[in-house]
Amino acid sequence: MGSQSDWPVMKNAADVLDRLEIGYEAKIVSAHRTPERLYRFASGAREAGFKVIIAGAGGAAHLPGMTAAMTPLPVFGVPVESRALSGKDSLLSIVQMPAGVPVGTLAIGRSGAINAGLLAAAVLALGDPALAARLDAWRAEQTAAVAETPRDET
Ligand code: RP5
Repeated sequence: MGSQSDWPVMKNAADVLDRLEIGYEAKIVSAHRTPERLYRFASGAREAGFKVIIAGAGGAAHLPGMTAAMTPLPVFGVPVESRALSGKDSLLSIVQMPAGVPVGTLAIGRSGAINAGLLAAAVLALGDPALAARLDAWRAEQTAAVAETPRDET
């Protein structure tokens, strides 16, 4: 993520990965404030053993796109809500990549972070039957938790 301030949103992705027993590293890598850290991380990510990258950033959210420019790994971008423009700036900064350098862009905020975790899990599950089974179980549990009739809120 681009900043410590992104962590409350991006922790939702980490929670999904924890739940599905997927190993990960959570890092602060700012495209603007720590460009050399970004270069080192993104250009070395595949050799370091990473399989998928989830990049969350807000405002002028260049982190996912610049990461994708420097690695062949799948990159999922999460637009974090910005104070000034509620994350619309983040979304547009991430989604409109030029052809040839893909970023899979998720929804703004918590939903996007959760779904980024689930998408990363789905990619990894293609080569990991045990993870695929855990993901199936998670989906079944989610479905079972949806009541057919609403109840009054207390
Ligand atoms: C972006 O700027 C970060 O991803 C964050 O969403 C936003 C604001 O960062 P802070 O000023 O809160 O550190 O680079």
